[in-house]
Amino acid sequence: MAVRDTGKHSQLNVRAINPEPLVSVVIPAKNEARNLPDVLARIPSGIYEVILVDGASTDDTVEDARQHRPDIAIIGQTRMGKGNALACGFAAASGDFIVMLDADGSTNPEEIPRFVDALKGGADFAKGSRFMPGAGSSDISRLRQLGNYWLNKIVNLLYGTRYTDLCYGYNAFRRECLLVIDLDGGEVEGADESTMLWGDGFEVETLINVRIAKAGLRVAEVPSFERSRNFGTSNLNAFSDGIRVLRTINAEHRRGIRRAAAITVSYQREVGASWSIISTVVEEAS
Ligand SMILES: Nc1nc2c(ncn2[C@@H]2O[C@H](COP(=O)(O)OP(=O)(O)OP(=O)(O)O)[C@@H](O)[C@H]2O)c(=O)[nH]1
Ligand SMILES: [Mg+2]
Repeated sequence: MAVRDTGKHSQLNVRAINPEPLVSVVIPAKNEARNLPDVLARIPSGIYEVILVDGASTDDTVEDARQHRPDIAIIGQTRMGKGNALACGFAAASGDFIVMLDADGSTNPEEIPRFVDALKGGADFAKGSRFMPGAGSSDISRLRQLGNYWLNKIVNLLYGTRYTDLCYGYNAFRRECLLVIDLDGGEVEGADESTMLWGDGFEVETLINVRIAKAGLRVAEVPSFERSRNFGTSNLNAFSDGIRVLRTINAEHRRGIRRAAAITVSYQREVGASWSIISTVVEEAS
């Protein structure tokens, strides 16, 4: 399997005490009842937990999820948008590795072992890419591809990364990366399921990729084939969401640098304690 190391990295010290890491799969879903059964059926065996974050679906997303995967954990979200759904899902996940999976059939669950292998091989963050050997997409439009190309270039120039696919949401990471990703899905006064704060939308993927790059964590790109969504319509708007991505890159650049400091930390873990990365994050004054 081709795995590309994309740049700056912290020192790693991965201690394998348990033979296998516990893998959590987080699935944001908004009106995906027709797509979910196929997605859930393709999830490989041996996954520790599957968490579905429901975006106030008005179809049978929740019922179908329970029917097709009785052990699924279903949670709601605090606000609106895929980013907020992921924040809530990450907060609920307790595995060693966390995988981000879409509910519309675009991201193939059968590729999960590739991501897990990359993390087991020492990466902190396994980043799916549609633009490397062995990868592809039958879903991305020319317009989105063009936007993604330039946004990707800007991030690589700013952070010295070698990302090949900035705006792709199929990623997996060691749970300790949550310190760096630093999403806030918590309750905010006056906000409800119709509120979308910064980071709550599709810009979340860029936010995550940029924060990982800024922290200098070790990234391995994993080839992935993105399929067209099986049913239904996209929640993404190439123009407005493209602008949000651009603003995210700018805002993150101004926010100051977080760096992995390679300080050895023993994490108190409720489950496992075995596949923890032993690096931590130090915030520098901006
Ligand atoms: N919980 C939740 N999930 C969402 C929300 N918006 C989108 N999603 C889910 O996030 C995933 C990606 O959203 P899509 O609408 O497919 O966006 P996209 O993949 O960029 O667009 P397409 O390529 O056209 O499918 C899907 O599983 C959606 O159901 C939301 O507000 N809340
Ligand atoms: Mg999609």
